[in-house]
Amino acid sequence: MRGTILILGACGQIGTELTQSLRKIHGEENVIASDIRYGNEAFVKEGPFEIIDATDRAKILEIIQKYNVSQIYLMAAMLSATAEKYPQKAWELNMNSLLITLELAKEKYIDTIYWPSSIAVFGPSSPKINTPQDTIMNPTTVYGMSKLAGEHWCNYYHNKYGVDVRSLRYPGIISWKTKPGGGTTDYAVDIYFKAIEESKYECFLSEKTMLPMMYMNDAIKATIDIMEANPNDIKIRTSYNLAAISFTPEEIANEIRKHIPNFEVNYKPDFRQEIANSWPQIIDDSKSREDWNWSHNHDLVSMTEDMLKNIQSKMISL
Ligand code: AKB
Repeated sequence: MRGTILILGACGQIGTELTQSLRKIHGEENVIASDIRYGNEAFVKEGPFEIIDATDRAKILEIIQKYNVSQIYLMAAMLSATAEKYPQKAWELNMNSLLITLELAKEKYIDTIYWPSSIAVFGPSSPKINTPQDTIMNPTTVYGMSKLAGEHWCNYYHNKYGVDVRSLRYPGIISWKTKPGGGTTDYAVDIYFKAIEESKYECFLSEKTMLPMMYMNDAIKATIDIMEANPNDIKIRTSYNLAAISFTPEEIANEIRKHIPNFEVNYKPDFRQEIANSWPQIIDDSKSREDWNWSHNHDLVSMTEDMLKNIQSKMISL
């Protein structure tokens, strides 16, 4: 790699752990974390940190030049549930940040971009089981619309200007270090914290709602693997389907009960139920497995063990 890496949206759920993993590979000084505001104090002190609004082209360019940045991971986005409350703002943030980054790559200020898409690009008319890479999309959420449009912009900039942009359609990501914010799959993180803190949880999705999910360790592995892959192996420049596990709130609760037998869950679906109903249940990610050798490590059993162990030790240390 010619220069350094810049992470936009580094204080978010995925950004935090991605920054830490990339720093282990490339060295602290070579990975510049940035966000619109300061996050966790300890995280901000771990290496170079800059305040950047991902829609501020001039500021991004200033930081590219200051640190000789050659790769950008654009992790700043408004997720599905919040985007339904602020549709215009979500569109502006999700689209403008991407278009600015693509232009900077077209103008050769940077070499490579990582941009996450989501299972939200699919809609109610997409096949729910083994959802193929290419199928009917028709998303019904603003977030899904912005991700699907973004995928096509990535493909356009790659075909027309040779921009090396790589992307994955993340499922719901489950982690214990930094909580997610504003997503429909967030219940699958909250449920672990509430199981330990209160032995009970009120779930905003119904018990039988199956969604595609993934443990953070696998999501980070996928992100780094696709970015380290040979450019010729990346045959899809919209975004790759990516999958690991699928489960319902009832199934995750039963798995938690193996460790916390008195754990109780009440189901009180809210507006997020409709979003979840519009998404696939099981994703076919065979193209990722064929093209750049994707494979996941964690299932519901190993993820639950690891989540509960880590949340418990995090609470003891607070
Ligand atoms: C959300 O729930 O909005 C995200 C996603 C699936 O992209 N976690």
